[in-house]
Amino acid sequence: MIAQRLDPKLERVIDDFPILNRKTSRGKRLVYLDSAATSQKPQCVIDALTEYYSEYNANIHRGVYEIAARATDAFEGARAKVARFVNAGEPAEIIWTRNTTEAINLVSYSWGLNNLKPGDAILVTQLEHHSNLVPWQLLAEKTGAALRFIPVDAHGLHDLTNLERLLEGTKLVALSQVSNTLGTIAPLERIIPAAHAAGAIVVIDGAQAAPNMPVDVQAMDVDFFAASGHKMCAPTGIGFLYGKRALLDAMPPFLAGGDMIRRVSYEKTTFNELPWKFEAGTSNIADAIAFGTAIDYLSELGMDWVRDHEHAVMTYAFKRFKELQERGLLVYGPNDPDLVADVVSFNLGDIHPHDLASILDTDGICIRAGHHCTMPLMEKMGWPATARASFYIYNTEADVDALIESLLKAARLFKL
Ligand code: 7TS
Repeated sequence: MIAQRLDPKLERVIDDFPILNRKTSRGKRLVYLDSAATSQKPQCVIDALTEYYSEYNANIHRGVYEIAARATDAFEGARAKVARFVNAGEPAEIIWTRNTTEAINLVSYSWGLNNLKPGDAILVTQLEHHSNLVPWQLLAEKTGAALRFIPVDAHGLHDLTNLERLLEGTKLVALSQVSNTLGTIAPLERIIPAAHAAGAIVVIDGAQAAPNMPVDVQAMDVDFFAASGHKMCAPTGIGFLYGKRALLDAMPPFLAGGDMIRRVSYEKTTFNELPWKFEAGTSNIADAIAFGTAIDYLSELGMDWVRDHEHAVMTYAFKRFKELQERGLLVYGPNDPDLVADVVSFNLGDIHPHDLASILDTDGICIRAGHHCTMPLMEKMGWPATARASFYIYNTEADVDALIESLLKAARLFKL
């Protein structure tokens, strides 16, 4: 099979990622197919970190001197970039968090504890990452609200047959826009209006969507949207929560301390305005600034290009996977590049996914194996574990070819 000739834009993208241009300890080309766990970082993001620490490291929102002002401008500038990237109404609707998990917990604690009571319901789906399930389980326990599930079928597609009934009494709907295990893209255009019509707010776990496709929170009319920088070319330790101003204004702070206050006396505190009301203590300044650089990088590529590129690579992967069917390759999920984003889960015969991942590793290929933080889904489907490949802006058809060759090698090794 002849791999695609790289278009010059894709060649430039690969060049931008230093880690992709080095060899593994076995002298292999690194074929990184685990971007759903965390993406690689382009040189410009790495440089943004070095520049901050070597040129203008200072705390924000307090120093009057030049480098403190520069740090504050860069930090707030990055927030404005994220706001534009997801088309928030204003930068104040973007709250910095450590990651998606923290953003979801912020909503659960600050909105959930103050708005839910016994008799209410929280609606999630059977596809959720533990980060978008466990916080709601805890919230249900604390408030006496019921936890309900939108079922998924054997292909990992949402079954909306009983959506209206599930929404009766529901005050909060939380779901991932893209599943990190099966890649399924949720039918938000159907779920969000129905949820609003039933009087529920909608929280989108965008951890797998924001890196891979254009996101417009206003067009989707979501109430909250959470994502992690580390999956979209930014460093670890920085993520964000988008929330509609009216909701955020009405919510009490999540964490308390410095920076989130307006005035403090020994007896009483009044809180800062949005977004700082939710950002207690010294923020992750460097990583937020570098997140801004990552947003510039992705915006320059164009999120339509990102989606189209990944669609093409996934189309090629699904085609090549068919060649391995007779060796016992089982591909899970919708199996259709129009219905999934960047992720595909599979098993090869009775090879344990961890063994498979270790064999692939000897060829320089990085995939993930396990339950992918979706244990209830694995149990429902009856899969003890799966192998998972996830593709991003720097992956090519040659990477798919390398994956297929290595899977064939594993099949021969295990006499499949
Ligand atoms: N939601 C989804 C859909 C995810 O894919 C992840 C991380 C999270 C939430 C949590 O993100 P965090 O940044 O707060 O940890 N998913 C994965 C994964 O699939 N492999 O490693 C992390």
